[in-house]
Amino acid sequence: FKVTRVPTTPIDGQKPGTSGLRKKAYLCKTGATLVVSGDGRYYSKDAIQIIIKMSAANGVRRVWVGQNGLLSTPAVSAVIRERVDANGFKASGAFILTASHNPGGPHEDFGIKYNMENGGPAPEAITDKIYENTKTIKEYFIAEDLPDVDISAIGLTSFGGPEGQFDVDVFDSASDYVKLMKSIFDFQSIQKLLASPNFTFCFDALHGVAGAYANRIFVEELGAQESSLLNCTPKEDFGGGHPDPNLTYAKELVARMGLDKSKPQKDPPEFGAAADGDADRNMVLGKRFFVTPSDSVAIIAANAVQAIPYFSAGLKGVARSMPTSAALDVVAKHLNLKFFEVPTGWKFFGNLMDAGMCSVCGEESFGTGSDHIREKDGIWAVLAWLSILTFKNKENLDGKNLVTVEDIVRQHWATFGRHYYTRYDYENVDAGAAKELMANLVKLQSSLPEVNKIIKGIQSDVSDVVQADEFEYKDPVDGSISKHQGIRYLFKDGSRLVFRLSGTGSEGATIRLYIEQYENDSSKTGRESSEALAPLVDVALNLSKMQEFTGRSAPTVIT
Ligand code: VG1
Ligand code: CO
Repeated sequence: FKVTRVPTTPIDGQKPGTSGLRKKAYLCKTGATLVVSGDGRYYSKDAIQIIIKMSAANGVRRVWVGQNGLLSTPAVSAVIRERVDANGFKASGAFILTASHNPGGPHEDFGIKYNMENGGPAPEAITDKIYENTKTIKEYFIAEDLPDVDISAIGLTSFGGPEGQFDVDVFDSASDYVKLMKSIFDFQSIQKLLASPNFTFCFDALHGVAGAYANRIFVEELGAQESSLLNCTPKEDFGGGHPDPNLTYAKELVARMGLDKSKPQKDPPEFGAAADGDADRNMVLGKRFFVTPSDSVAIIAANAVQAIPYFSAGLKGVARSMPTSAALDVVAKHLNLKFFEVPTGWKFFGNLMDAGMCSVCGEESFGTGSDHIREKDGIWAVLAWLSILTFKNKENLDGKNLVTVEDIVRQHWATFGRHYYTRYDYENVDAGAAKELMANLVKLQSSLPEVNKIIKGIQSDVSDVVQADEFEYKDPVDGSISKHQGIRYLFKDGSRLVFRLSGTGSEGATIRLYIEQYENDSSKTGRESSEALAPLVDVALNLSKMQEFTGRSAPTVIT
């Protein structure tokens, strides 16, 4: 092939956010390097061919592509870290083509992110550099005459170019990842749980890339029935759905699990789970029971050493993102574990893991994971929960009264207390209004007595705010400082209100409001979450003047 030098001009607004760059599909431009694949959304196939041609023109030696362009975000991380091909090549980075849980299709989102040699998302120092380049770019190289590679068939295709050979290796999307999962979990034991006559299982891939792994792992390896898989065929537009595993968007699973009051179910499965478009997020459900992601990571951490072989030597430490509830903090204290609170976004966990300081981590936004890779991992979380259920039932797998997901969570609350938790998202609000709302909240923070006076006027019996600030993080490994990572109001009784602007949207602004209240009295841990949190919600909405600034009387999504 020949290399063409194509003149170009900068395109505005190419700054990567919390996790990569997300744009409407028709606005995208791409770059070049080694592993290229994604969640299979609309435009991926075109983008892969372009990236291959640009890789060739930029002197890349070999590009690895998951069959049909499919690789989940966690699988990409695993492939970078673990895969060595027949010729001894190892990947040094990856382009992941996904906008995660954002919908896909010609008029929905496309996205791209770059992961580094450790398998984790590029740190800010790199994404800032990329952004700077997008503002000054004048030309790019592309091998325009390179024929399109058939990415539907496994195999190696080689080309000759000005700098020698260039290969495209299309490989099986699942095998490296499945191998890694088998080295972490006790598949034989989980198999027994799934075979138990009293255990029923259900997994919903929401037509995302998790479908490419679910059949292999849950059905072929673990013996689950094929009928337990919902929406497990990856689709370019996610079947028109919003591939976000929460109570609002995972409608079919939520109904099947008996959590939709308008669709009563006779006998829902004992366990249900869903993943997002690129399969790094997860939602875990029991029969008629929702596990909050903040509780999920705490419960996994509390049980990991006994239930998961990979952790049998102990946990190196645990970490959560700032807005995630403090349920994990209580476990860390109890087990005397190193604990870290980092800004939102998985890239901050990576440094801790590379330094051997953290084994298990999670975010309130349905992200859970460990140091087996450098991304959150939806299927890993499902396997972790199945391992905990297997462990709790090990004496009784054939017996009638299996310990359920709900039992495990209630037992956890009884031991550690409960963090009532909710998140309100106001999507696509006017960016100026969102900025003003945030600025007002920062301004208020200069006088705590004033804040407390306002709060007492809203709800007289909530406790006092004792600290109010903008979260700032100093990375304990490289000393880098990240400022303005969310506005916090911390109450005397451990309650918290947090406000942030989303960094993953493609249009307008999204305000996230996180509300949390700790209850240590075991006679009071069984309340309805919305009822327990009502006074704090009232305080948050009035203190922030949410409706006044945004014109919204209700959030777009509550999780
Ligand atoms: C959101 C979540 C954050 C998560 C990020 C990427 O970011 O809040 O916890 O790490 O999405 O997840 P933001 O900036 O919109 O709040 V994923 O599955 O979309 O890559
Ligand atoms: Co995702």
